[in-house]
Amino acid sequence: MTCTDNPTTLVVYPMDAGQYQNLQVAVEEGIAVVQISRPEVLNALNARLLDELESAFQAFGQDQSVRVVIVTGAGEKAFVAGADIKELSRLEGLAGRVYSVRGQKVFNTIESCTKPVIAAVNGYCLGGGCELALACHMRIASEKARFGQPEVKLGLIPGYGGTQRLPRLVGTGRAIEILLTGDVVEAKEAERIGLVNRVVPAGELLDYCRQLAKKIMANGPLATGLALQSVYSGAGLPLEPALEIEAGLFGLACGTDQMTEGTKAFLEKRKPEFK
Ligand code: CO8
Repeated sequence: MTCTDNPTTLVVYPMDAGQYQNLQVAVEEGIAVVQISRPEVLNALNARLLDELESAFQAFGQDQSVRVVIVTGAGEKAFVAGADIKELSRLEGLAGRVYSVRGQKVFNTIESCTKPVIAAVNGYCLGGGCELALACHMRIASEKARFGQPEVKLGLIPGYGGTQRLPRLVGTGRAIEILLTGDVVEAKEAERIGLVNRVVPAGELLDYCRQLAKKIMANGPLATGLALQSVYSGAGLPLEPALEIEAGLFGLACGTDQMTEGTKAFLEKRKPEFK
């Protein structure tokens, strides 16, 4: 399958060649839904699955027909219950570091996707699964979702960004409590502390995420990409250089046809038609 409205950028999704074993991807009306699918192990992340996620997100970056990505887990029970503990148990010494760096690179690819990425968290979201959700730009949870970083119970720490992204999202004190106790955080509590954007009834999760995606898609696609870029480029920097980044990206937005159309449509009291 090619999934593009631009014949000059031909994007071939490897899953269409039957190469994906652990992901199901459907692109419909500009929304790519990525379902992580190893339900027999609660969608635990193994090395192959990480390769497949990286490949899919690289393809989304190039595919002009994809405007928003939704990531979810197969089955009723789990989003992702962590890294595959069977695979982890075989790691020794430096191999652990290599695995950690590899996973971090994949999650960075997700975080730096120019298309908004929504995690639709449908169940257990633990360890590497929670880190995957943290690397997405927004998190919507079903009321059945349960979060946690239980690595310490295995004598480990998070290795896919959890010790860094969790405190940035919920604050250092709350993150340390989650990281050191390994306790499960119920969906409502996750919403209260800002770990998720919203909790919705289980049966409405994907519909809600699609509606959210459509709301974003009605806006200028370059602008939404630049806003993401500005937030993530500035995060962690002192205010002054971060504001410089914002000004530079604002300048870029001003030079676009989409800005011309957006402002013109407002003045003409009509809906903008972004190309
Ligand atoms: N890895 C491998 N298999 C898993 C995992 C996992 N993370 N989680 C569940 N499974 C398997 C179970 O072994 C079981 O398999 P089987 O049927 O063959 O026995 C099957 O999935 C179903 O699980 P349960 O029977 O345990 O289901 P329950 O409903 O009783 O419990 C839980 C659900 C509470 C989610 C439970 O399965 C559990 O605690 N899972 C492990 C959660 C966990 O500790 N996650 C963190 C893993 S470590 C991690 O993510 C580190 C990331 C950073 C790595 C850095 C690079 C090296």
